[in-house]
Amino acid sequence: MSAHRLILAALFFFAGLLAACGGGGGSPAAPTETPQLEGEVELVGSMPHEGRAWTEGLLVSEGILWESTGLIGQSQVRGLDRQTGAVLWSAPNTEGVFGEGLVRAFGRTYLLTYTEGKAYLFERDGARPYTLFATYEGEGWGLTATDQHLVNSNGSATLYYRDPETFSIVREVPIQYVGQPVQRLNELEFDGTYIWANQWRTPYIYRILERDPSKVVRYTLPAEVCPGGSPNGIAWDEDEGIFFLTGQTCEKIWKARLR
Ligand SMILES: [Ca+2]
Repeated sequence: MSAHRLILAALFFFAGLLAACGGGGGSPAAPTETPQLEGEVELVGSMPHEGRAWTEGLLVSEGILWESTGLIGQSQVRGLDRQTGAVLWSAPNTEGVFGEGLVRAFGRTYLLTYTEGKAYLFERDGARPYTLFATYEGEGWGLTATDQHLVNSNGSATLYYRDPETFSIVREVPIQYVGQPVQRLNELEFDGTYIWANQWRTPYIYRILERDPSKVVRYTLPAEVCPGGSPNGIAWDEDEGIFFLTGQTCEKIWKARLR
């Protein structure tokens, strides 16, 4: 072996040794990204929740808060001042049903019912404010809408995507958090990127990435938000970049930032 070849052989030997040892001197391995599991809640203000209503749905539209309330004989859709919480108008449900989730989308206002299996369209100034839109199987809990679909919960750990014209189910999306199904998904809110869902009778709100629902972050609301209640009123205010949070019999509507 010539000296030249000997040097080459030695170089290959050491190169092989380095590779076997896992490199050393190579580019460092990319750090493993730790997924965010817990979110942060910052309360930035509050106002009275008039009548401590049995909140089932909450949203911001046309510059005011829209709230649907439940219980037979007490169900209504009402408008609240976004700054004071004062009731601006209310429309008692005339159909004798238990109102649930509410959403304004696709040029309509949709209302679910708890066990009646009926979805209504609400028109505040209509000759008949509540008209039957569709019937469905199972219970109705929360309701929101993405750009293309209505999305509802029914007390299970699954979100149901529905055709806004026919109300038929087009997709079922099971939701898990750290490997466990998130049961009792309730009030829903879509902010353009995430679906926000509270878990009934817990202080938890879950943030679900709409395009990849395996990515879920949990927010634990401070006790003062709805003592002994359930924060099943979630409304995203795009203008102010805050959420309105309240719930069944909660004395206040809170403004919060969720990070
Ligand atoms: Ca909502």
